[in-house]
Amino acid sequence: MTFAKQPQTRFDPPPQVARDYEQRLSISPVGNLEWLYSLPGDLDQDGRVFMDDLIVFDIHNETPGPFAATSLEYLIDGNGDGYIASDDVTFVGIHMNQALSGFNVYAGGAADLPADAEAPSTLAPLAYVSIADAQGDPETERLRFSLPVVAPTGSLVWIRPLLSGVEGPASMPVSVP
Ligand SMILES: [Ca+2]
Ligand SMILES: [Ca+2]
Repeated sequence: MTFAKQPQTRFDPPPQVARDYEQRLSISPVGNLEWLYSLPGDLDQDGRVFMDDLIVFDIHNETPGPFAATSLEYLIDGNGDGYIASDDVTFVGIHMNQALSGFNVYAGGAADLPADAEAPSTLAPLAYVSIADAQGDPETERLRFSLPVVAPTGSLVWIRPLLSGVEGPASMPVSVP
């Protein structure tokens, strides 16, 4: 039996709850709302956590970081410690069979924000973006999404993933410039 080699240094892992659905929402200079794909354990980025995600893990196991947030390795490093190792495969098991079909996009004022990330939405979504509309190569980079913002200056915009048909945690909002 051999033991997995340990990296020389590891980063302090950020809180996992914050990392799980970290979409890095932003508004580009040309006014597009942009964010990154994030479903913990979905390493081939096909919208479902399943056994085939373990194949992707095996390909990248024992890869040292640090990893850019836009990289595929960033997703595979499930515990966010900057190194892909056997403890990261845990997240495939935890989220097995979870599915992400797309994102609801919301715009409104501060009073329209959910009371907390898990609270129910209090207004209708502005738009829905399917995972089929993702940009990028899922085998080499983290998928990304882009949508023209149609909301007044100063509005807040945020997104929520649809997880097996149910709204997941709200992202941090961004302000329309
Ligand atoms: Ca998958
Ligand atoms: Ca790791």
